[in-house]
Amino acid sequence: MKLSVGAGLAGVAAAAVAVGVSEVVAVASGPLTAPLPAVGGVVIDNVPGPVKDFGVSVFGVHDKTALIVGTGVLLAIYAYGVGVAALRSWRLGLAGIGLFAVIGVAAAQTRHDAGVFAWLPTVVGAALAVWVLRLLLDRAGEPVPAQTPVLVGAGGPGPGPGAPPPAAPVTPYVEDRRYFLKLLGIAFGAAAATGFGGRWLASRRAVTAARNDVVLPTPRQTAPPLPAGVQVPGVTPYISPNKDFYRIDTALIPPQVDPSTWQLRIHGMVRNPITITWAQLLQRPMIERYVTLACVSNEVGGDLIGNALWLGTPIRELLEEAGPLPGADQVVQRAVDGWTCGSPTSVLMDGRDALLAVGMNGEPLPVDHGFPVRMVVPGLYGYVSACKWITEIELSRFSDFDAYWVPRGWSQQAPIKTESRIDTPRDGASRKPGRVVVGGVAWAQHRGIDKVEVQVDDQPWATATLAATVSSDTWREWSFEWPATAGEHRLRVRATDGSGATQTSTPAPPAPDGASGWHTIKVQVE
Ligand SMILES: Nc1nc2c(c(=O)[nH]1)N[C@H]1C(S)=C(S)[C@@H](COP(=O)(O)O)O[C@H]1N2
Ligand SMILES: [Mo]
Repeated sequence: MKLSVGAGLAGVAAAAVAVGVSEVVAVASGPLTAPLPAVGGVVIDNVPGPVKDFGVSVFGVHDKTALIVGTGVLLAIYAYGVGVAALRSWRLGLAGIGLFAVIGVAAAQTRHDAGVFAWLPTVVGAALAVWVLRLLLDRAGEPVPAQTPVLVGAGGPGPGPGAPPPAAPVTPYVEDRRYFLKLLGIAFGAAAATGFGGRWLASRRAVTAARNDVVLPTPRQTAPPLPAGVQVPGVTPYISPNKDFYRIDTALIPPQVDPSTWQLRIHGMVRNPITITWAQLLQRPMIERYVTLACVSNEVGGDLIGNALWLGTPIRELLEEAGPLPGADQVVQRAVDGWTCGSPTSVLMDGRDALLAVGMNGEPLPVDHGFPVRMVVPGLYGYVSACKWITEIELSRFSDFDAYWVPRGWSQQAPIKTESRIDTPRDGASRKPGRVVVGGVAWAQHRGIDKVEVQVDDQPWATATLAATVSSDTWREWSFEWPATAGEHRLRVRATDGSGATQTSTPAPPAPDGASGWHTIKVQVE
């Protein structure tokens, strides 16, 4: 192995140990204060909107994993350079680690869980990195220039006349590639063990235990029973199980909110500011409703949409108690991590089942989906209504406040567009000639779906069969029997909502207020 390669690997190993150990320290100081999640979080909050949209469109719900892996790869490249530089000059190496520490500490300070010890994970990690790098460099194969040679046999103040000539400097370690590789392996092993161990400890310390202890209140009104036939075989499940429910948010690690200290403050342009605790919230009348949640980033044909049974208290009743002042046309919702969204006050008060939700499909909200409390509003995209980990509601004006996504290029107001999707067959699938069942979902929350039509090639539009549904607030499944003939065919779908409006054919990208256009697939019949 070339010496510089060894030094580079030593740098990467030192960085890995720093990152790993910092995860353990961060169990105590807050999981977001470890350097990798901290820097990743700063990146999320500061990348220009289009770059983030690109991330979501390419990686979808895996955008955060992609970001962490990306940050890790960048750090590895940097650390490799620091290792090589340290070989030339130890000071340069120290400076490299110092820069890492400065960036890590600065990023950690900006995280919502940053306490007085937010700097600790990075500093401990960086100190260990110095030690590991030194240790490995010393054994990378050749003496390190900055190292003082040990003079063997040089006794006394200096060679006197007739004294034996000074022995050649020897280095304390001879090249031993195997020994070096072994140390390298130990360093990477320790990094992995501490990194995963730290995350594991953090998750055990997390609110999982508090969540397991939650006993959901019995609703004043249960949801209407699911009629038979809401589900078309081969189509996405009508109710999305929690574990499969799409997740979109800006939180690298979901905020851990302890219900015992949770409070919701309703303030701003109101006559009567209110603060309620978790216990008080659970005392309020609760209702259960099926509502389909959709992300504005969902492309035509995409799967950033899901339907669940939510348990919560109508937000309208709380708002009425607070008494919005005239002109307060925006209800700003703020999460513990500072994320905000804004919904029109008129929409939250118009009688629809807009909920301050505590339950999802019969369980307390999963941590990823906003435990302990979130908003769910039928008919508005998530980024303007579905605040997870909510702790604050501020009555304001649209002209006075722009929520999180607005300066990033998204609209202040975004009602869900009428859309439809073909789930079966999949795009590019092949089928035998004969009767082929085509099926999918269509949605126009709070307006409802009145008609779905399918078009094969350039034939006239044919009306599909609508499955049963519980309310206008959920998606609706549909099916269509297609007499398929040999050849390649194009299938398209369009829906008409409860107001009589047919989904537009005009294609639009997700930004600034939701994608539109007809979902179109190709099917091979042979
Ligand atoms: N605190 C917080 N709440 C949030 C978000 C967020 O980034 N932070 N993202 C919103 C967006 S864009 C969507 S689409 C929905 C998604 O909710 P889900 O992850 O439960 O599906 O949550 C909304 N609530
Ligand atoms: Mo979203």
